[in-house]
Amino acid sequence: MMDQGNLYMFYHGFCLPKLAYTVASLKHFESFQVQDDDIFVITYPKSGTTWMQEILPLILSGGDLTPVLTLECYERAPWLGAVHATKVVGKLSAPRPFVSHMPYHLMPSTFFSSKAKVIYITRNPKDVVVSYYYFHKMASYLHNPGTFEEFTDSFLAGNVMFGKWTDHVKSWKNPDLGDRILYMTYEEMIQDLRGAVERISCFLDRQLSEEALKRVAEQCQFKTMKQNNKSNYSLVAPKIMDNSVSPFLRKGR
Ligand code: PPS
Repeated sequence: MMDQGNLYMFYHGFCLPKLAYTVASLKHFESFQVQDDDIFVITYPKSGTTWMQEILPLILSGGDLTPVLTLECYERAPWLGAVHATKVVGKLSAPRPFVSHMPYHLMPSTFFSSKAKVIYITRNPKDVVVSYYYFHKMASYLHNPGTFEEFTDSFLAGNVMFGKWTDHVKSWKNPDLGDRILYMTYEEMIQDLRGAVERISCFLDRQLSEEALKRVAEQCQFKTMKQNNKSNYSLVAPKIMDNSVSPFLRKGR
């Protein structure tokens, strides 16, 4: 990995971008008081996190589109552990939605004794590595990925943010969580988005009318999200994320 001293910090062996994580934000994460009604979306990077930052707030609002039209995706469902979360967490109302790429064993200690629910999304790693590669090209706070072959070697070796895909997926296949965790795939969301929204709603004990389910699914389609400047990262300065190099919402398939 190139330039890692400048761009990354290390946390329990994982490299994290310094732009988003600091020692203080990770301390905040470790001592975070998880509530029983908190909801965590856990993903390996590039597996559908932003998509869930659209879906989850809309389920919690009962299909009212206001949250996704007025708040940035990371304000609706912040990245617990990142600097930004320390600023917005106090503004969230229960049930609080969070996203995280952390492996199971690094979750805050209060998570394990809580009843907080988890939605774990996996995506075919062949698509993850492609998405990750283009993300490295457009995000100036990540190292230059080199050629696709070089980046694939780093990905397979786990020399990327949040380590090896296989370790992440295995860490969350954890029987201790019982019915607190719902496993979903990016691919099933692509195949039947309305059905996926309904499944998540049922898991969270939220009843959405047929009309609300359709509205949420419509709003969370790739082409709709691509137009939503609160979700497509187009408001981030190009010197940090350059959507002209590769759009954050790139292909979505
Ligand atoms: S990150 O950086 O970890 O938060 O990235 P993440 O949001 O997990 O993953 C980004 C990829 O998810 C795609 N995406 C979608 N696909 C289909 N439908 C919808 N609505 C959607 N929203 C986000 C996004 O386009 C990235 O995948 P690629 O393959 O690069 O297009």
